[in-house]
Amino acid sequence: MTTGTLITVAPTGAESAKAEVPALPVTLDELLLTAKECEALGASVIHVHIRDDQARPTLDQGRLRETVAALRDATDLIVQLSSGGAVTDPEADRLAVLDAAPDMASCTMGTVNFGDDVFLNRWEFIVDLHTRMQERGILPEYEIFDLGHLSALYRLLDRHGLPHGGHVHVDFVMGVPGGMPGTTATLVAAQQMLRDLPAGTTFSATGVGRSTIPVMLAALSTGGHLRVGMEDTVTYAKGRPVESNMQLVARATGFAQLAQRPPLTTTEARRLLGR
Ligand code: KMH
Ligand code: ZN
Repeated sequence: MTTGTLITVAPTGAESAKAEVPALPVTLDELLLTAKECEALGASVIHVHIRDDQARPTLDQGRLRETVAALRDATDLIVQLSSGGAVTDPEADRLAVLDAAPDMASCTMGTVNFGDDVFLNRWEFIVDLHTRMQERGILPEYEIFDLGHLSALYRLLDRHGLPHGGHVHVDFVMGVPGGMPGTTATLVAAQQMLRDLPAGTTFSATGVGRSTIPVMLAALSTGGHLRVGMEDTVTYAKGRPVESNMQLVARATGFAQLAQRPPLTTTEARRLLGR
Protein backbone atom coordinates (compact mmCIF):
# COMPACT_ATOMS: atom_id res chain seq x y z
CA MET A 1 0.00 0.00 0.00
CA THR A 2 1.44 3.37 -0.95
CA THR A 3 1.34 6.10 1.65
CA GLY A 4 2.35 9.70 1.75
CA THR A 5 6.05 10.47 1.92
CA LEU A 6 8.12 10.73 5.07
CA ILE A 7 10.71 13.42 4.39
CA THR A 8 13.82 13.47 6.54
CA VAL A 9 16.13 16.44 6.40
CA ALA A 10 19.83 15.85 7.13
CA PRO A 11 20.98 19.47 7.26
CA THR A 12 24.62 19.37 8.35
CA GLY A 13 26.52 16.06 8.42
CA ALA A 14 30.10 15.75 9.56
CA GLU A 15 31.96 15.98 6.30
CA SER A 16 31.54 19.45 4.77
CA ALA A 17 33.52 22.41 6.09
CA LYS A 18 31.66 25.64 6.85
CA ALA A 19 34.46 27.56 5.13
CA GLU A 20 33.76 25.70 1.90
CA VAL A 21 29.96 25.50 2.27
CA PRO A 22 28.90 28.76 3.95
CA ALA A 23 25.17 27.86 3.80
CA LEU A 24 25.73 24.84 6.07
CA PRO A 25 23.87 25.24 9.39
CA VAL A 26 26.45 24.74 12.15
CA THR A 27 25.31 26.82 15.12
CA LEU A 28 22.26 25.98 17.22
CA ASP A 29 20.48 29.09 15.95
CA GLU A 30 21.18 28.14 12.34
CA LEU A 31 20.00 24.59 12.99
CA LEU A 32 16.76 25.74 14.65
CA LEU A 33 15.94 28.15 11.84
CA THR A 34 16.59 25.40 9.29
CA ALA A 35 14.51 22.92 11.27
CA LYS A 36 11.50 25.24 11.53
CA GLU A 37 11.60 26.18 7.85
CA CYS A 38 12.09 22.59 6.68
CA GLU A 39 9.18 21.45 8.86
CA ALA A 40 6.98 24.09 7.25
CA LEU A 41 8.05 22.81 3.81
CA GLY A 42 7.22 19.16 4.52
CA ALA A 43 10.02 17.55 6.56
CA SER A 44 8.89 15.42 9.50
CA VAL A 45 12.21 13.97 10.72
CA ILE A 46 15.54 15.73 11.28
CA HIS A 47 18.81 13.74 11.23
CA VAL A 48 21.20 15.75 13.37
CA HIS A 49 24.99 16.14 13.50
CA ILE A 50 26.24 19.02 15.60
CA ARG A 51 29.33 21.23 15.42
CA ASP A 52 31.51 22.97 18.02
CA ASP A 53 32.32 26.69 18.24
CA GLN A 54 34.88 26.25 15.47
CA ALA A 55 32.24 24.49 13.32
CA ARG A 56 34.03 21.15 13.68
CA PRO A 57 31.96 17.98 14.17
CA THR A 58 31.47 17.11 17.83
CA LEU A 59 29.56 14.59 19.96
CA ASP A 60 29.71 16.79 23.05
CA GLN A 61 27.06 15.54 25.48
CA GLY A 62 25.95 18.95 26.76
CA ARG A 63 25.50 20.29 23.24
CA LEU A 64 23.61 17.18 22.15
CA ARG A 65 21.16 17.47 25.05
CA GLU A 66 20.71 21.19 24.48
CA THR A 67 20.10 20.56 20.77
CA VAL A 68 17.48 17.86 21.39
CA ALA A 69 15.65 20.09 23.88
CA ALA A 70 15.78 23.14 21.62
CA LEU A 71 14.51 21.21 18.58
CA ARG A 72 11.63 19.80 20.63
CA ASP A 73 10.80 23.27 21.87
CA ALA A 74 10.87 24.92 18.46
CA THR A 75 9.38 22.19 16.25
CA ASP A 76 7.32 19.01 16.21
CA LEU A 77 9.97 17.23 14.13
CA ILE A 78 11.01 13.71 15.10
CA VAL A 79 14.54 14.23 16.39
CA GLN A 80 17.03 11.68 15.14
CA LEU A 81 20.61 12.00 16.38
CA SER A 82 23.46 10.58 14.35
CA SER A 83 25.32 7.83 16.18
CA GLY A 84 27.63 7.69 13.17
CA GLY A 85 29.31 11.00 13.95
CA ALA A 86 32.50 11.57 11.98
CA VAL A 87 34.73 8.70 10.82
CA THR A 88 37.22 9.68 13.54
CA ASP A 89 34.77 9.44 16.46
CA PRO A 90 35.42 6.66 19.02
CA GLU A 91 32.77 4.03 19.68
CA ALA A 92 32.26 5.12 23.30
CA ASP A 93 31.32 8.66 22.23
CA ARG A 94 29.03 7.31 19.52
CA LEU A 95 27.21 5.10 22.05
CA ALA A 96 26.93 7.99 24.49
CA VAL A 97 24.86 9.90 21.91
CA LEU A 98 21.91 7.82 23.17
CA ASP A 99 22.23 9.48 26.60
CA ALA A 100 20.77 12.63 25.03
CA ALA A 101 17.49 10.67 24.69
CA PRO A 102 16.48 11.48 21.11
CA ASP A 103 13.31 10.02 19.52
CA MET A 104 15.48 8.18 17.02
CA ALA A 105 19.15 7.51 16.36
CA SER A 106 20.95 6.16 13.34
CA CYS A 107 22.47 2.69 13.53
CA THR A 108 24.73 1.84 10.61
CA MET A 109 24.64 -1.84 9.77
CA GLY A 110 28.25 -2.46 8.79
CA THR A 111 31.64 -1.11 7.88
CA VAL A 112 32.03 0.69 4.56
CA ASN A 113 34.79 2.42 2.66
CA PHE A 114 33.89 6.11 2.84
CA GLY A 115 35.81 8.00 0.18
CA ASP A 116 39.42 7.82 1.32
CA ASP A 117 38.33 6.88 4.85
CA VAL A 118 36.70 3.87 6.50
CA PHE A 119 33.41 4.18 8.39
CA LEU A 120 33.90 1.43 10.96
CA ASN A 121 30.89 -0.38 12.42
CA ARG A 122 31.87 -3.65 14.12
CA TRP A 123 29.22 -6.28 14.76
CA GLU A 124 29.52 -6.03 18.57
CA PHE A 125 29.19 -2.27 18.35
CA ILE A 126 26.04 -2.56 16.23
CA VAL A 127 24.55 -5.01 18.75
CA ASP A 128 25.35 -2.59 21.57
CA LEU A 129 23.66 0.31 19.79
CA HIS A 130 20.61 -1.77 18.91
CA THR A 131 20.09 -3.26 22.38
CA ARG A 132 20.65 0.05 24.19
CA MET A 133 18.07 1.69 21.94
CA GLN A 134 15.67 -1.18 22.66
CA GLU A 135 16.11 -0.64 26.42
CA ARG A 136 15.65 3.13 26.21
CA GLY A 137 12.73 3.28 23.78
CA ILE A 138 14.73 5.00 21.02
CA LEU A 139 13.78 4.02 17.48
CA PRO A 140 16.78 3.12 15.32
CA GLU A 141 17.06 4.17 11.73
CA TYR A 142 19.13 1.33 10.31
CA GLU A 143 21.49 2.92 7.82
CA ILE A 144 22.37 0.74 4.86
CA PHE A 145 25.40 1.80 2.81
CA ASP A 146 25.79 -1.53 1.01
CA LEU A 147 23.56 -4.49 0.22
CA GLY A 148 25.38 -6.79 2.67
CA HIS A 149 24.28 -4.43 5.46
CA LEU A 150 20.75 -5.76 4.93
CA SER A 151 21.96 -9.30 5.68
CA ALA A 152 23.51 -7.94 8.86
CA LEU A 153 20.17 -6.32 9.75
CA TYR A 154 18.34 -9.60 9.20
CA ARG A 155 20.83 -11.33 11.50
CA LEU A 156 20.56 -8.56 14.11
CA LEU A 157 16.77 -8.71 14.33
CA ASP A 158 16.81 -12.51 14.29
CA ARG A 159 19.24 -12.72 17.22
CA HIS A 160 18.35 -9.64 19.23
CA GLY A 161 14.71 -8.93 18.46
CA LEU A 162 12.76 -6.01 17.07
CA PRO A 163 13.33 -2.39 18.04
CA HIS A 164 11.26 -0.88 20.83
CA GLY A 165 7.70 -0.45 19.50
CA GLY A 166 8.24 -3.12 16.86
CA HIS A 167 8.58 -0.94 13.76
CA VAL A 168 11.62 -1.41 11.51
CA HIS A 169 12.75 1.59 9.46
CA VAL A 170 15.81 1.58 7.23
CA ASP A 171 17.55 4.28 5.24
CA PHE A 172 19.49 3.44 2.08
CA VAL A 173 22.44 5.81 1.88
CA MET A 174 23.46 5.44 -1.75
CA GLY A 175 26.29 6.79 -3.84
CA VAL A 176 28.96 7.05 -1.14
CA PRO A 177 32.31 6.37 -2.86
CA GLY A 178 32.95 2.82 -1.59
CA GLY A 179 29.31 1.92 -0.92
CA MET A 180 26.41 0.87 -3.15
CA PRO A 181 25.81 3.08 -6.18
CA GLY A 182 22.90 5.50 -6.30
CA THR A 183 21.03 3.91 -9.18
CA THR A 184 17.49 2.69 -9.75
CA ALA A 185 18.74 -0.88 -10.29
CA THR A 186 20.49 -0.91 -6.92
CA LEU A 187 17.55 0.64 -5.12
CA VAL A 188 15.22 -1.99 -6.57
CA ALA A 189 17.64 -4.74 -5.49
CA ALA A 190 17.82 -3.28 -1.98
CA GLN A 191 14.04 -2.96 -1.81
CA GLN A 192 13.63 -6.59 -2.90
CA MET A 193 15.91 -7.66 -0.05
CA LEU A 194 13.52 -6.02 2.43
CA ARG A 195 11.18 -8.94 1.79
CA ASP A 196 13.23 -10.96 4.29
CA LEU A 197 12.62 -8.34 7.01
CA PRO A 198 9.46 -8.06 9.12
CA ALA A 199 6.24 -7.13 7.31
CA GLY A 200 5.64 -3.40 7.51
CA THR A 201 9.32 -2.47 7.32
CA THR A 202 9.61 1.01 5.78
CA PHE A 203 12.53 2.55 3.96
CA SER A 204 13.84 5.94 2.98
CA ALA A 205 16.60 6.56 0.51
CA THR A 206 19.12 9.27 -0.08
CA GLY A 207 21.48 9.63 -2.99
CA VAL A 208 24.77 11.32 -2.21
CA GLY A 209 25.98 13.99 -4.62
CA ARG A 210 24.72 13.69 -8.16
CA SER A 211 22.74 10.52 -7.40
CA THR A 212 20.27 12.55 -5.33
CA ILE A 213 17.66 12.96 -8.10
CA PRO A 214 17.75 9.41 -9.54
CA VAL A 215 17.51 7.97 -6.03
CA MET A 216 14.65 10.29 -5.09
CA LEU A 217 12.64 9.35 -8.18
CA ALA A 218 13.36 5.63 -7.71
CA ALA A 219 12.38 5.77 -4.03
CA LEU A 220 9.10 7.52 -4.77
CA SER A 221 8.17 5.02 -7.47
CA THR A 222 8.92 2.01 -5.27
CA GLY A 223 6.93 3.14 -2.24
CA GLY A 224 9.95 4.49 -0.35
CA HIS A 225 10.46 7.65 1.63
CA LEU A 226 13.04 10.42 1.19
CA ARG A 227 16.00 11.83 3.00
CA VAL A 228 17.50 15.03 1.60
CA GLY A 229 19.82 17.70 2.93
CA MET A 230 23.24 19.26 2.83
CA GLU A 231 24.77 16.31 4.68
CA ASP A 232 24.42 14.41 1.39
CA THR A 233 24.14 17.03 -1.35
CA VAL A 234 25.86 20.40 -1.69
CA THR A 235 25.28 20.90 -5.42
CA TYR A 236 21.72 21.62 -6.55
CA ALA A 237 22.42 21.24 -10.27
CA LYS A 238 25.55 21.25 -12.38
CA GLY A 239 27.52 24.38 -11.43
CA ARG A 240 24.91 25.52 -8.85
CA PRO A 241 25.77 25.15 -5.17
CA VAL A 242 22.85 24.35 -2.85
CA GLU A 243 21.57 27.61 -1.35
CA SER A 244 19.93 26.07 1.70
CA ASN A 245 18.44 22.88 3.11
CA MET A 246 15.04 24.45 2.48
CA GLN A 247 15.76 24.42 -1.25
CA LEU A 248 16.37 20.64 -1.08
CA VAL A 249 13.30 19.93 1.06
CA ALA A 250 11.14 22.06 -1.27
CA ARG A 251 12.38 20.03 -4.23
CA ALA A 252 11.65 16.74 -2.43
CA THR A 253 8.17 17.96 -1.51
CA GLY A 254 7.54 18.94 -5.12
CA PHE A 255 8.60 15.51 -6.38
CA ALA A 256 6.51 13.78 -3.70
CA GLN A 257 3.47 15.79 -4.71
CA LEU A 258 4.02 15.00 -8.39
CA ALA A 259 4.15 11.32 -7.41
CA GLN A 260 0.81 11.83 -5.61
CA ARG A 261 2.48 10.86 -2.37
CA PRO A 262 2.46 14.20 -0.51
CA PRO A 263 4.65 14.76 2.54
CA LEU A 264 3.44 13.21 5.78
CA THR A 265 2.76 15.63 8.59
CA THR A 266 4.76 15.11 11.76
CA THR A 267 1.68 13.50 13.33
CA GLU A 268 1.34 11.08 10.41
CA ALA A 269 5.07 10.37 10.51
CA ARG A 270 4.88 9.54 14.22
CA ARG A 271 2.02 7.15 13.49
CA LEU A 272 3.99 5.49 10.66
CA LEU A 273 7.07 5.00 12.82
CA GLY A 274 5.18 4.17 16.01
CA ARG A 275 6.65 7.11 17.92
N1 KMH B 1 29.37 10.89 8.90
C1 KMH B 1 29.45 9.53 8.48
C2 KMH B 1 30.78 8.96 8.81
C3 KMH B 1 25.19 8.52 10.52
O1 KMH B 1 24.88 9.68 10.67
O2 KMH B 1 24.83 7.63 11.27
C4 KMH B 1 28.42 8.70 9.11
C5 KMH B 1 27.03 9.14 9.02
C6 KMH B 1 26.04 8.11 9.35
O3 KMH B 1 26.69 10.26 8.74
ZN1 ZN C 1 24.58 11.31 9.31
